[in-house]
Amino acid sequence: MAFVSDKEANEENELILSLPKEMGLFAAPYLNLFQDFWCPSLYVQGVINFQKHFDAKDNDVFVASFPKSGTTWLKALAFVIVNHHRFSSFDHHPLLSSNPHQLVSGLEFFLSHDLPDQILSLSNMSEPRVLATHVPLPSLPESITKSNCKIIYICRNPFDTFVSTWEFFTKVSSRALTFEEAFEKYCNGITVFGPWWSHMLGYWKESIDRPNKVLFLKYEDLKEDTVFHVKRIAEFLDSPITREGVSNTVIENIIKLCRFETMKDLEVNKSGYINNIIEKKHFFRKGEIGDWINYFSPSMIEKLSKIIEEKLGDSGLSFKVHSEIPLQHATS
Ligand code: PPS
Repeated sequence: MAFVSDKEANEENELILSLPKEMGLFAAPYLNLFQDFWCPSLYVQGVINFQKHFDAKDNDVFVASFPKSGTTWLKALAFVIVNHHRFSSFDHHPLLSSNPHQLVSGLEFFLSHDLPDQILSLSNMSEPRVLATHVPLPSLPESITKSNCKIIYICRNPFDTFVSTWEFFTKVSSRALTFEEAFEKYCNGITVFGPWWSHMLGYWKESIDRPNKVLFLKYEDLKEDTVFHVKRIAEFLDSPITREGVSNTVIENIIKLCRFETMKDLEVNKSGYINNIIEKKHFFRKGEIGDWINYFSPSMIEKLSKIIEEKLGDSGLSFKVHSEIPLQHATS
């Protein structure tokens, strides 16, 4: 089946070549400014394919996130909750033998190659499907925004997000910029799927306007009261595990299976690669709130605090950063 005519493919190529290009935090991948966000060059075609060829189903569940904000954790939780009727044994659960990124695909990557086969495999997936994306809300395919599918979004305080991003990319690619240079880029919004502020605000506003469509989570909240927020996720998804008669043990078992220490220690997450590119172990570093304090100079703290204040303004979105230093627009 021909998904894309030669003419359409040429037009897409020309469009991609014409996009503004910047070196991201690291030499690879480069970033292209596409539809007002900084898209890794390798994924621009995937985003276009996602927008043009993906058909959301009403019972789909999307994990949406800003990178390095808790995607891996939320993928695991969403997969376990949604599939509880299929995999109710926690001793033989697929998460014990597969990394969350193998169970829940990020569509901008998944659809960046072998399009007809990938579309077919998506349509053959058992339902409800749990899928993922880092694409900002305004650039999601229309079928996601228009259908009844649900989106669970996670983000994290911008301090820890930057440190996590820095540590990740220094492990998976060559270190092209210094910490300070990378920080400047981050402050200017030039980071994978950035700017981070518009990414967060897009989903934040949608979660207020359409609370049945988008559930907005923060890494810090999920970490501090996991039971409460996992129940929120299950209720949002209308999962039977929240109904009367189902014991709290199920929720506790889900949390235990998905917690950082469990996942990091699993053999399946200690070796091997995701998509033949990224070593699985790099998705699990410290899993803490407040590690940024070990990296930031006072002037960096001041600069990022001001940007948070300026960009998030009176949106109502604020973050806990677990620091003794009083930060504008952040609660410690
Ligand atoms: S990615 O590449 O965008 O999918 O990365 P992402 O998963 O969003 O973010 C990676 C950070 O999340 C931590 N992590 C977890 N925290 C709590 N619980 C679980 N299960 C978990 N799994 C991964 C991971 O360690 C990264 O944070 P840092 O601060 O770098 O440790």
